[in-house]
Amino acid sequence: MNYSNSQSLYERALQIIPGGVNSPVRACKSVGADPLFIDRADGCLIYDADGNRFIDYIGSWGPMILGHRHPAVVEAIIAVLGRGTSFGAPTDLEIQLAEMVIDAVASVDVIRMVNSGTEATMSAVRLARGVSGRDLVIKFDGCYHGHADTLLVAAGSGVATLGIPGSPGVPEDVAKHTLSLPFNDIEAVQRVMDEKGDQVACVIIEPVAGNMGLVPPAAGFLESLREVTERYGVILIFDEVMTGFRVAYGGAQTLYGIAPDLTCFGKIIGGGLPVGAYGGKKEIMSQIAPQGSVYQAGTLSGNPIAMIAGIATLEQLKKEGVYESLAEKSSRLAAGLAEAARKSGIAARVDHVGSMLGMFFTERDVTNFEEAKTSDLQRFSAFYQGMRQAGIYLAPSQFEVLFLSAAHTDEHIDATINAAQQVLENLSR
Ligand code: KE4
Repeated sequence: MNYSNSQSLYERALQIIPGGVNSPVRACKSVGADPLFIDRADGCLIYDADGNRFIDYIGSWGPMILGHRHPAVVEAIIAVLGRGTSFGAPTDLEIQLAEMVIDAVASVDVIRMVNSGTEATMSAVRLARGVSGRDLVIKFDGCYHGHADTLLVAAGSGVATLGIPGSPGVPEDVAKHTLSLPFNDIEAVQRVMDEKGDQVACVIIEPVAGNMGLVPPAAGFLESLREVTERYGVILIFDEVMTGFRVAYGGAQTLYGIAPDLTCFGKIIGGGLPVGAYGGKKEIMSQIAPQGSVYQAGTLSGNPIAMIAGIATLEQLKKEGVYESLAEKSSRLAAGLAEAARKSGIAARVDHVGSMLGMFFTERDVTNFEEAKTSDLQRFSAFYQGMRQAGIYLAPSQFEVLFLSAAHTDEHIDATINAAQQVLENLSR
């Protein structure tokens, strides 16, 4: 494949944008590749600046569950453009999107729109601290909740030691209020709660982890987490920025039958436009300004173009059979990838929850971040590069997932499986 246009664009970008990209993972550093600059996309296909065509499994990191440029979404955006692009004032559209999310997610009575997943989780944590008067936040290793200081915290040396800054610029004084525990380890949560439960404002978790590769919750883990947080009066926050409207119309909480106190949304509810949201029980959400005293604000929150893109997307997702079809296609793809690895004699673990798929090159189960890190990262990089060469656009990191869309057809899935077979056979030689 010829990448010369991407290369020259990348050289220009590197002069004036840090790392040549506006979000680190796009730089493809962890897989030893350079980024493709994208020209356009349609359905499940994406085309780079050199006209190369790829079957897209990034889908803008989750939002494009209908596929790119779904006609209903494009038409809705064009229609609203006739009203203007931004008012900094409420419109009917933000009420409509709020009503749709509340209707879909039983644990959410009241919701606030923001502009990114980071804003959603940052605000939800501030709200939990504000209403509880407590400072401690518990998160889980390998779960990513955006780049707010409080959540850019790595696990301390011991399981229950206070967090250490996950990035330069995060003060120790901030990191020390966050504890990061192993995902799926309810005993670790229990120990911390027994010791410090009365200091914990909230526990925040990706109910299905998608930022360490795909790691589903162990049987009973979420139920136990709900029980122990309830027991200590700790607010349970589900970060459903990725899983919301992805793994089910009502998100992971509907799939697993758990009612968190607060939920964070993003990605799909914006239909590809910048939207985040956080919501939950009325008695908690009523503490947010201007109704309450916990402050949070945003110039473009509830932007009408972003709202209509989300509304149009959720209207399509509400239709009969959408999630069944996504799950069926995902299970076919997962089985095909697993079979391709088996035929090539390469150890791999392939799994999916709805249309979120994960593939680790390892023969062991992966139930947490430590185990995910033991998978063969070099092999993943080679697989990524081979698949990109074959016209398959995967996330450039072992610690991301594949997203399948309603626009992927059987032939796209077959082409992907065939490409994987070829690439893995070459790798096994
Ligand atoms: P944003 O601020 O990027 O909109 O959302 C942050 C966020 C919060 N919570 C979860 C569970 C998330 O997955 C994310 C962002 N996801 C990454 C990909 N795994 C976005 C890609 C990127 O950082 O460029």
